Amino acid sequence: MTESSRPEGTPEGIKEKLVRTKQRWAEEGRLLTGTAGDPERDRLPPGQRLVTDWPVLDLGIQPAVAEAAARLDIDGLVANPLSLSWAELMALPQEERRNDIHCVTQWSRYDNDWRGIAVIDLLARAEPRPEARFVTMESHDGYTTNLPLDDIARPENLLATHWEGRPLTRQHGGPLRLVVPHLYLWKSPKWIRRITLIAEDRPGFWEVRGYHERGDPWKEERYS
Ligand SMILES: Nc1nc2c(c(=O)[nH]1)N[C@H]1C(S)=C(S)[C@@H](COP(=O)(O)O)O[C@H]1N2
Ligand SMILES: [Mo]
Repeated sequence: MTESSRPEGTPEGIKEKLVRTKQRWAEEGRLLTGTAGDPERDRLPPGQRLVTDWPVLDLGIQPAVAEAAARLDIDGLVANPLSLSWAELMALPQEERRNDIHCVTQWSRYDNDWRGIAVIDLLARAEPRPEARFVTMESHDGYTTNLPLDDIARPENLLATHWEGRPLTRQHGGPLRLVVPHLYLWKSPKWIRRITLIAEDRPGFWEVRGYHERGDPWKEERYS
């Protein structure tokens, strides 16, 4: 594909075919079962199938982010913007969570053990202004995604540094990725660099390509 025919907002070197396929699924409403799941009763959301390996999904660019160069910014509509180095992140309380993850391409994986920093604590330290209602997030590969503030500010969400007791691998977003397990996994940015609090929702990479602004797997919020 040439530069001029590349979809808007697409980083260089991206897996164009994957993007086109997933964009077509959104247009056609593929994979929808039309049923609502009940997280109290079922473990697997509608239309999902269980995997035991851990598939890798991204735009095809897997940036090498050295821990020494890693930095997380929390900015935008906050009273106290943060820009934390790796050493500063490591000095914060390191927490553990176990949860199931669900990708919109239909795989789910149970009982993932994470270690990292609770994002809700960092958001509180940044002191969101009352107008802040959404976040937009940026990663080192150029990926972006958005979330309502209420969905990112949940106690189970981690800025993960470890999975199953080992440092998160580069292919899964190491050294630092967000994990938001109650939503489809495209809302969990790998190689995260920045979280910006905003007043009006701002769609990210998949959201401008037909994917849902929220992405609740129990309601099958795959597409917009
Ligand atoms: N930075 C970044 N984060 C990303 C993506 C990406 O392309 N770049 N892909 C998303 C999608 S669509 C999915 S399904 C998950 C996949 O995470 P995994 O490769 O660790 O399974 O990462 C999400 N986070
Ligand atoms: Mo995905």
